[in-house]
Amino acid sequence: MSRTSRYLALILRHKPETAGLTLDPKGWAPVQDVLEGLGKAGHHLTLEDLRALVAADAKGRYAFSPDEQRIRANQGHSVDVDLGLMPVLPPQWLYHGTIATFLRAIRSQGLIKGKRHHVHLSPDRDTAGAVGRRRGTPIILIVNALAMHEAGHAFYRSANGVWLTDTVPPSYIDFSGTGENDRV
Ligand code: HQG
Repeated sequence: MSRTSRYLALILRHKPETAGLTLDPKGWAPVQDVLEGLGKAGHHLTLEDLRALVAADAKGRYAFSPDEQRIRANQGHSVDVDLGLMPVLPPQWLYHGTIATFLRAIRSQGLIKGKRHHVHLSPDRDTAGAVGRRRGTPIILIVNALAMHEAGHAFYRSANGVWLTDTVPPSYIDFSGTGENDRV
Protein backbone atom coordinates (compact mmCIF):
# COMPACT_ATOMS: atom_id res chain seq x y z
CA MET A 1 0.00 0.00 0.00
CA SER A 2 1.63 3.27 -1.10
CA ARG A 3 1.80 6.35 1.12
CA THR A 4 -0.78 8.04 -1.08
CA SER A 5 -3.15 5.07 -0.86
CA ARG A 6 -2.68 4.99 2.91
CA TYR A 7 -3.58 8.67 3.13
CA LEU A 8 -6.60 8.12 0.89
CA ALA A 9 -7.75 5.30 3.20
CA LEU A 10 -7.29 7.61 6.18
CA ILE A 11 -9.43 10.39 4.73
CA LEU A 12 -12.13 8.19 3.17
CA ARG A 13 -12.50 5.83 6.13
CA HIS A 14 -11.39 7.47 9.33
CA LYS A 15 -10.55 11.17 9.37
CA PRO A 16 -12.04 13.06 6.42
CA GLU A 17 -11.68 16.31 8.38
CA THR A 18 -7.87 16.15 8.18
CA ALA A 19 -8.24 16.83 4.45
CA GLY A 20 -11.11 19.28 4.87
CA LEU A 21 -13.57 16.71 3.54
CA THR A 22 -17.10 15.84 4.51
CA LEU A 23 -18.40 12.42 3.53
CA ASP A 24 -22.05 12.12 2.61
CA PRO A 25 -24.20 9.59 4.55
CA LYS A 26 -23.15 6.81 2.17
CA GLY A 27 -19.46 7.62 2.45
CA TRP A 28 -18.99 9.49 -0.83
CA ALA A 29 -16.74 12.53 -1.20
CA PRO A 30 -16.47 14.82 -4.24
CA VAL A 31 -13.48 13.75 -6.35
CA GLN A 32 -12.42 17.37 -6.79
CA ASP A 33 -12.29 17.90 -3.02
CA VAL A 34 -10.36 14.66 -2.55
CA LEU A 35 -7.77 15.73 -5.13
CA GLU A 36 -7.41 19.07 -3.37
CA GLY A 37 -7.13 17.41 0.04
CA LEU A 38 -4.50 15.00 -1.24
CA GLY A 39 -2.57 17.89 -2.78
CA LYS A 40 -2.55 19.87 0.46
CA ALA A 41 -0.98 16.86 2.17
CA GLY A 42 1.73 16.69 -0.49
CA HIS A 43 0.16 13.99 -2.66
CA HIS A 44 -0.20 15.79 -5.98
CA LEU A 45 -2.42 13.69 -8.23
CA THR A 46 -4.33 14.35 -11.42
CA LEU A 47 -7.70 12.71 -11.97
CA GLU A 48 -5.89 10.24 -14.21
CA ASP A 49 -3.46 9.40 -11.39
CA LEU A 50 -6.37 8.84 -9.01
CA ARG A 51 -8.13 6.60 -11.53
CA ALA A 52 -4.93 4.56 -11.86
CA LEU A 53 -4.53 4.32 -8.07
CA VAL A 54 -8.12 3.09 -7.67
CA ALA A 55 -7.74 0.56 -10.49
CA ALA A 56 -4.39 -0.72 -9.22
CA ASP A 57 -5.35 -1.07 -5.57
CA ALA A 58 -4.76 -4.73 -4.80
CA LYS A 59 -7.71 -4.96 -2.44
CA GLY A 60 -10.14 -2.84 -4.43
CA ARG A 61 -10.41 -0.46 -1.50
CA TYR A 62 -11.97 2.45 -3.41
CA ALA A 63 -14.78 3.01 -5.90
CA PHE A 64 -15.90 5.90 -8.10
CA SER A 65 -19.56 6.76 -8.54
CA PRO A 66 -20.79 5.92 -12.07
CA ASP A 67 -20.42 9.58 -13.13
CA GLU A 68 -16.91 9.72 -11.59
CA GLN A 69 -17.85 12.83 -9.64
CA ARG A 70 -17.51 11.08 -6.29
CA ILE A 71 -15.30 8.49 -4.65
CA ARG A 72 -15.61 6.35 -1.52
CA ALA A 73 -13.93 3.51 0.34
CA ASN A 74 -15.65 0.17 -0.23
CA GLN A 75 -15.38 -0.86 3.42
CA GLY A 76 -13.28 -0.51 6.57
CA HIS A 77 -14.71 2.75 7.88
CA SER A 78 -14.59 3.93 11.45
CA VAL A 79 -16.64 7.06 10.69
CA ASP A 80 -20.38 6.64 10.66
CA VAL A 81 -21.45 5.87 7.09
CA ASP A 82 -24.11 3.60 5.67
CA LEU A 83 -22.75 1.87 2.59
CA GLY A 84 -26.24 0.62 1.73
CA LEU A 85 -25.10 -3.00 1.49
CA MET A 86 -27.86 -5.60 1.21
CA PRO A 87 -27.72 -8.81 3.28
CA VAL A 88 -26.62 -11.76 1.15
CA LEU A 89 -26.45 -15.51 1.63
CA PRO A 90 -22.94 -16.42 2.80
CA PRO A 91 -21.05 -19.55 1.80
CA GLN A 92 -20.87 -22.41 4.30
CA TRP A 93 -17.43 -21.35 5.56
CA LEU A 94 -15.65 -18.02 5.87
CA TYR A 95 -12.18 -17.39 7.28
CA HIS A 96 -10.65 -14.91 9.70
CA GLY A 97 -6.94 -14.27 9.94
CA THR A 98 -5.66 -13.20 13.34
CA ILE A 99 -2.70 -13.81 15.68
CA ALA A 100 -2.19 -15.96 18.78
CA THR A 101 -2.25 -12.96 21.14
CA PHE A 102 -5.96 -12.43 20.50
CA LEU A 103 -7.09 -16.06 20.79
CA ARG A 104 -7.93 -16.08 24.45
CA ALA A 105 -10.22 -13.05 24.08
CA ILE A 106 -11.75 -14.41 20.88
CA ARG A 107 -12.48 -17.72 22.59
CA SER A 108 -14.51 -15.97 25.27
CA GLN A 109 -16.04 -13.02 23.34
CA GLY A 110 -16.05 -14.27 19.78
CA LEU A 111 -14.95 -11.94 16.99
CA ILE A 112 -15.86 -8.34 17.68
CA LYS A 113 -15.73 -5.40 15.33
CA GLY A 114 -13.73 -3.00 17.50
CA LYS A 115 -13.51 0.39 15.83
CA ARG A 116 -14.68 -0.83 12.46
CA HIS A 117 -18.34 -1.17 11.48
CA HIS A 118 -18.20 -4.93 11.04
CA VAL A 119 -16.10 -8.00 11.66
CA HIS A 120 -14.19 -8.66 8.42
CA LEU A 121 -14.12 -12.21 7.06
CA SER A 122 -12.31 -13.60 4.03
CA PRO A 123 -13.68 -15.94 1.38
CA ASP A 124 -10.60 -18.18 1.44
CA ARG A 125 -7.72 -19.21 3.66
CA ASP A 126 -5.03 -17.47 1.64
CA THR A 127 -6.70 -14.08 1.97
CA ALA A 128 -7.27 -14.66 5.70
CA GLY A 129 -3.60 -15.60 6.04
CA ALA A 130 -2.57 -12.32 4.44
CA VAL A 131 -4.88 -10.36 6.78
CA GLY A 132 -3.41 -12.09 9.85
CA ARG A 133 0.16 -11.65 8.62
CA ARG A 134 -0.19 -7.86 8.96
CA ARG A 135 0.21 -8.44 12.70
CA GLY A 136 2.48 -11.49 13.00
CA THR A 137 2.32 -15.23 12.43
CA PRO A 138 -1.17 -15.72 11.07
CA ILE A 139 -3.71 -18.01 12.68
CA ILE A 140 -6.75 -18.87 10.63
CA LEU A 141 -10.14 -19.29 12.27
CA ILE A 142 -12.93 -20.99 10.34
CA VAL A 143 -16.38 -19.49 10.73
CA ASN A 144 -19.56 -21.49 10.15
CA ALA A 145 -21.20 -18.65 8.24
CA LEU A 146 -24.14 -20.65 6.95
CA ALA A 147 -25.10 -21.76 10.45
CA MET A 148 -24.89 -18.13 11.57
CA HIS A 149 -27.10 -17.08 8.67
CA GLU A 150 -29.63 -19.76 9.61
CA ALA A 151 -29.63 -18.41 13.15
CA GLY A 152 -30.47 -14.93 11.85
CA HIS A 153 -27.08 -13.19 11.58
CA ALA A 154 -26.90 -10.86 8.57
CA PHE A 155 -23.92 -11.06 6.20
CA TYR A 156 -22.86 -8.46 3.69
CA ARG A 157 -20.25 -8.52 0.94
CA SER A 158 -18.40 -5.33 0.13
CA ALA A 159 -17.59 -4.30 -3.44
CA ASN A 160 -14.13 -5.84 -3.07
CA GLY A 161 -15.27 -9.27 -1.86
CA VAL A 162 -14.70 -8.84 1.87
CA TRP A 163 -17.46 -10.48 3.93
CA LEU A 164 -18.88 -8.43 6.76
CA THR A 165 -21.01 -9.29 9.76
CA ASP A 166 -21.78 -7.69 13.08
CA THR A 167 -20.21 -10.17 15.45
CA VAL A 168 -19.20 -13.85 15.42
CA PRO A 169 -20.09 -15.70 18.64
CA PRO A 170 -17.43 -18.24 19.71
CA SER A 171 -19.77 -21.19 19.13
CA TYR A 172 -19.54 -20.62 15.37
CA ILE A 173 -15.73 -20.55 15.30
CA ASP A 174 -13.61 -23.61 14.59
CA PHE A 175 -10.40 -23.19 16.59
CA SER A 176 -9.03 -26.58 15.61
CA GLY A 177 -6.29 -25.15 13.37
CA THR A 178 -4.84 -23.01 16.14
CA GLY A 179 -3.05 -25.66 18.18
CA GLU A 180 -4.90 -24.22 21.19
CA ASN A 181 -7.32 -27.08 21.68
CA ASP A 182 -4.59 -29.16 23.30
CA ARG A 183 -4.22 -26.57 26.03
CA VAL A 184 -7.82 -26.07 27.13
C1 HQG B 1 -8.94 -9.04 16.43
C2 HQG B 1 -7.46 -4.88 6.12
C3 HQG B 1 -9.38 -9.53 20.73
C4 HQG B 1 -9.01 -9.45 14.99
C5 HQG B 1 -7.52 -6.38 6.01
C6 HQG B 1 -8.00 -8.48 14.36
C7 HQG B 1 -8.96 -6.69 6.30
C8 HQG B 1 -10.08 -9.52 18.56
C9 HQG B 1 -8.13 -7.24 15.20
C10 HQG B 1 -9.43 -5.52 7.11
C11 HQG B 1 -11.37 -9.94 18.95
C12 HQG B 1 -8.95 -6.15 14.54
C13 HQG B 1 -9.82 -5.91 8.50
C14 HQG B 1 -11.61 -10.13 20.33
C15 HQG B 1 -11.35 -9.74 16.81
N1 HQG B 1 -10.59 -9.90 21.17
N2 HQG B 1 -9.08 -9.32 19.44
N3 HQG B 1 -12.81 -10.52 20.81
N4 HQG B 1 -12.13 -10.04 17.84
N5 HQG B 1 -10.09 -9.42 17.23
O1 HQG B 1 -7.71 -4.34 11.43
O2 HQG B 1 -9.94 -8.28 10.43
O3 HQG B 1 -5.89 -2.86 4.39
O4 HQG B 1 -9.92 -3.99 12.68
O5 HQG B 1 -8.65 -10.81 14.82
O6 HQG B 1 -7.10 -6.85 4.77
O7 HQG B 1 -7.52 -7.63 10.98
O8 HQG B 1 -7.68 -1.92 5.82
O9 HQG B 1 -9.54 -6.11 11.48
O10 HQG B 1 -6.70 -8.99 14.41
O11 HQG B 1 -9.76 -6.84 5.17
O12 HQG B 1 -8.16 -2.47 3.43
O13 HQG B 1 -8.79 -7.63 16.40
O14 HQG B 1 -8.36 -4.60 7.15
O15 HQG B 1 -7.85 -4.26 4.96
O16 HQG B 1 -8.17 -5.60 13.50
O17 HQG B 1 -8.71 -6.52 9.15
P1 HQG B 1 -8.82 -4.90 12.24
P2 HQG B 1 -8.89 -7.24 10.54
P3 HQG B 1 -7.37 -2.78 4.63
